[in-house]
Amino acid sequence: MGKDLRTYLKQLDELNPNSIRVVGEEVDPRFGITGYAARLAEQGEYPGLIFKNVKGAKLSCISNLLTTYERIALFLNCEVPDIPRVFGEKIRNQIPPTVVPAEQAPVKENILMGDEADLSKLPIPVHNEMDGGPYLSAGVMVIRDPESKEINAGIYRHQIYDKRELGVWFLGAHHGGLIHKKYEKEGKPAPVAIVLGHHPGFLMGAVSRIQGIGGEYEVAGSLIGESLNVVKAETSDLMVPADAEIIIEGEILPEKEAPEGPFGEWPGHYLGGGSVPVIRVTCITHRNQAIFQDIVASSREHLMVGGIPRSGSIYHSVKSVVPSLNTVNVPHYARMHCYISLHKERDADVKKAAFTALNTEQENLRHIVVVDDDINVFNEEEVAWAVGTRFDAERDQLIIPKWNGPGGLLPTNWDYHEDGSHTARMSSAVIVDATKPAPPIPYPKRAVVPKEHVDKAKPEQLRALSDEEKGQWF
Ligand SMILES: Cc1cc2nc3c(=O)[nH]c(=O)nc-3n(C[C@H](O)[C@H](O)[C@H](O)COP(=O)(O)O)c2cc1C
Ligand SMILES: [Mn+2]
Repeated sequence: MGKDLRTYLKQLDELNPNSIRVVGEEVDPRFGITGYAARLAEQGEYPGLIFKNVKGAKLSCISNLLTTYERIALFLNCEVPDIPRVFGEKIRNQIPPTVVPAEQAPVKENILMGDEADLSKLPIPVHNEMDGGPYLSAGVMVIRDPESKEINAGIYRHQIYDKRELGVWFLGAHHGGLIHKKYEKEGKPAPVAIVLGHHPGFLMGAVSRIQGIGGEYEVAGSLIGESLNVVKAETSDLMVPADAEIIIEGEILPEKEAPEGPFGEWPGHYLGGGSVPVIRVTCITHRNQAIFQDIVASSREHLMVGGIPRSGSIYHSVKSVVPSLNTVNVPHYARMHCYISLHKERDADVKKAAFTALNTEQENLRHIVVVDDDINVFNEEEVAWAVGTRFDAERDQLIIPKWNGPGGLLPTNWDYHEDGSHTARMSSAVIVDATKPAPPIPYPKRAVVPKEHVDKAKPEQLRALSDEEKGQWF
């Protein structure tokens, strides 16, 4: 058995038991699960939530798990500011998967065929108010390219239609959709498998930008820190992760589509949808006491899982152009932003870094803020402070008209009309240069307390006012 969701939960629990909280009461899958996550987010708390008692389901549901940088740094074995560098290195150091026999695959402990393979028995949440129905938001769908025979993986949203049918929504040039089109052209069903519940390295490997079709299992191995165990699926020749919690096998039906949406997407609005391909379920396999994994859609978790892999790719391409790059952050509240911190050696460094970032992540980025290397780009207040103190709008801002689009998931990439219709448009990008002038020009120094005196302070000695002191002063 390899590293999986359970080994990660154990690691997390040992580090800080409060990072995973169990909900014992019965919750409605319709808004009950996301209701908890939203309530805690209002309090600024983001624990992983395990729902033991989801109405109508036997299995537990885990949600809100991948919500903090610290939890990502934990499995990457690094400090938070190093996440982009380490992530980017791991994308490059791929590890091929290992085939194991079915007897060694926990995901084969229960095999449900025919009518027993029933989606309505799974604790699948309805996330947001206007969502069209329950959605798999953390399902990694694998599909084999009929030409190269490579297996490709990605997270795609799946609307549940009934016990045996669900949709799949492919965006733009994502490989999953390109591969599906090849089967469609031949009029053939496309075998797929949807993986639910695994080590975070597996989920993030599946959403890493990798050149060419396939390679996600290899990147997942690298992120997990060991080769991914795979086993043959029951109803197709796909190889699927042996240590997953649940696998839904099925095929994308030729010549069948269904209306999809609305769905609250990562920019926090209802976006995407239309007529989408339909998957017919052939089999469900799962571990004993399987945990169904969910990602809280349009929330911090959705943005973290999508944003961290992007920061890894951006780090590496910017570093190759501007070697004095410190680190980058694609923040967890808006994946269209990218903060770059660098040690500026010449004025040209700023635009070189910014354009490289924009070109690396063309789909979403449109606001680049470049700061000096004394700014912690994982701290929003510091980035805002740098903009307030080192940026002059007239001089330091570069607008790139019609950079992004047309259409897609950014709400600004559409024109909206009174009759409720909308048409795709391009939207602009901006580079905000919040760096000090390059050497040798001096700029006012940042006011700080000397480090050795900060280190001398002993916060553990702090105490409340004594009764004597209260008597003296109050
Ligand atoms: C939580 C989450 C949900 C996602 N939903 C979708 C989706 O519905 N459709 C899609 O095409 N991409 C979606 N993505 C992005 C893709 O999974 C990602 O870009 C992946 O690298 C695509 O892989 P591919 O090019 O091999 O298909 C999602 C990503 C995350 C993190
Ligand atoms: Mn791919």
